[in-house]
Amino acid sequence: MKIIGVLHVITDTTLQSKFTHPQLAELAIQGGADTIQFRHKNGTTRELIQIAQQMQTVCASHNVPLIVNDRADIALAVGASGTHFGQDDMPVAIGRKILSTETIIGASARTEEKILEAITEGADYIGFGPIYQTSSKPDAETPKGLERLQRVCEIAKCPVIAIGGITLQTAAEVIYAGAHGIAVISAVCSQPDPLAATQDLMNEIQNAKQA
Ligand code: TZP
Ligand code: MG
Repeated sequence: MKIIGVLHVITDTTLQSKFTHPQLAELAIQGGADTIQFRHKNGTTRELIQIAQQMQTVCASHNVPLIVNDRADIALAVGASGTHFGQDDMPVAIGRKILSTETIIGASARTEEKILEAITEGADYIGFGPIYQTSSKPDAETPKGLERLQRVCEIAKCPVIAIGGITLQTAAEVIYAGAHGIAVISAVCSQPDPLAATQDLMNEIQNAKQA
């Protein structure tokens, strides 16, 4: 069964250089992250496969799904649990053809039309953002805010994972707006203690879901 996690920690080695991708995956999992996303915008395919393989070893040993951003081929190559496609990546319908039915496919979509299209094509969850201002993605659009998030959560008949500038201070309001979960980079990777930061975020999410 495909279970979509509520705290997706996206590992990053451009905002910080203290930890590697697999180290961040390990720390985030120790802190309770229930999904790890490998996102690395440069490097050769061979380099990406090598890192993704290490990430998959870490994730599989803890039974936590690994999602590879952008690249279905790399997800397939290392036996990852899923991939995440943006609007410039492989269309969800094609990803669905080449990946097994058990593979999680996430899709970033901005408009109502694109959201419904991604779901029809077989996306298992929708990534929506940036909710707030973020400096982690240079080409991020202007922040969409909580009201738009709420509308998207109403129309998407699948889990919505909110992303972009989400912090410990804002995680709860994002969940209250209807998001199934959140995806973060800096709120974990740029913190002095990524394990503790993950723990705090997970507590915040769980408390918000119970409220
Ligand atoms: N997609 C939309 S915003 C974003 C991505 C990858 C960056 C998220 O990073 P942060 O540090 O959690 O704002
Ligand atoms: Mg992408």
